[in-house]
Amino acid sequence: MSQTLFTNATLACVDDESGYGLRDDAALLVADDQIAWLGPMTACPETSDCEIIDCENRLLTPGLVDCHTHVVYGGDRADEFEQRLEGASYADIAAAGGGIASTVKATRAASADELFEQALPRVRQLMDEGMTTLEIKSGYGLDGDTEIKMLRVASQLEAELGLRIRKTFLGAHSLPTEFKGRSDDYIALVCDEMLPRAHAEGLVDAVDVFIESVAFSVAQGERVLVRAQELGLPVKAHVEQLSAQGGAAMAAGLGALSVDHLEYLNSDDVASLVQAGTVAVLLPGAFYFLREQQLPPIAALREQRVPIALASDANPGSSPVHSLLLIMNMACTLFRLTPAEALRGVTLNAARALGMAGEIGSLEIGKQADIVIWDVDRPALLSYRVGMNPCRAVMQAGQWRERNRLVTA
Ligand code: DI6
Ligand code: FE
Repeated sequence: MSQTLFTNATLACVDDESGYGLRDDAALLVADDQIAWLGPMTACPETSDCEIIDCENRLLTPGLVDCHTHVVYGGDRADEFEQRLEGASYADIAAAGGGIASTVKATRAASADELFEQALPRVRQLMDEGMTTLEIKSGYGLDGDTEIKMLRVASQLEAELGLRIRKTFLGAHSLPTEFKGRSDDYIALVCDEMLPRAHAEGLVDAVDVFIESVAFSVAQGERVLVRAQELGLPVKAHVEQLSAQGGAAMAAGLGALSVDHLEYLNSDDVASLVQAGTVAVLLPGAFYFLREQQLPPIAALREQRVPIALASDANPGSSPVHSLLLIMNMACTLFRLTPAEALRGVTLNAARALGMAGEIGSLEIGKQADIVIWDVDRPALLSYRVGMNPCRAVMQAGQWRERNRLVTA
């Protein structure tokens, strides 16, 4: 058995009651891949044959969880960024065949190796800030082969980076141009062929849909999610991002793990999330990048104690953001979340959004030893600073990461 004892640590354990779950003058023992003990320094267990890390009062948090990303795709959309700055809207660009369609073209044209090479720096950037669990969606293939190619690249990233990755099938992300005017036919293809095939290859942990005027209707989204559930897969949905369609209530009604975006979520629909225990995933990067004005109904979510998660939504069109620390800051500045809510949003509640809160997302005995040592002494600093990365070292499932900047005492 390999053991590591962290001493003289400030632990932000993260819990639902106090938020940070802060413990000063604490110690934490890792045995193999799990947290075996944590408590005050004065009760520190006697250990032999154990690596000891003196944290010198630094902050330890759970590894960060990015529960909503699209990091596997071909090319970039910097040209559209320029067009938007010259006056075109996101919807104008999509209607003119740009937007998601241009990324689909580039993703179809790229080999799996090319997609892997392009995704690598995006994922490494997230990892450099203490991210230990990453959700990756398909959805830039929009045909059976390319969706599978994307999901295989996600598996390859997991194998090569020693990262925990969850793969989400998002075949119903956008209507491929070859199905123009035949969206029901495309949804039938997703349900009857694309999804079952990706699932049969063991490439699907969950299923997502984009319900929006520029994408699919509530009824179409429901067909895909119901099909996913027939296959025994958990579901989630992109909803109420650009307009109120009612997708959140539908998805929550099916017991979705999460509903994501939610700027246009009706306060009246919050009750449906409560009933289902569905997590509200907020994506301040897309809100920022699209210069959205409509705020998600934070007060209602808070009041009704809906778990709020945060994610990067890393994608080429609406959130080319590869920093969970920046997302935490944006959640505070743009959405007025507290730094404690922001930390919970990228740890425990993000784990919930992936159905993984039993294994990761907090510092608790029995959970996976995904631990970040930060060069700060208190957790508000993580949300407060912009453009600083105080991540000093990362342990994933009890193993030190090679790429970290650990200095063992
Ligand atoms: N909502 C988004 O913001 C992204 N996808 C989605 O469903 C946008 C994806 C893109 O523009 O490439
Ligand atoms: Fe998204």
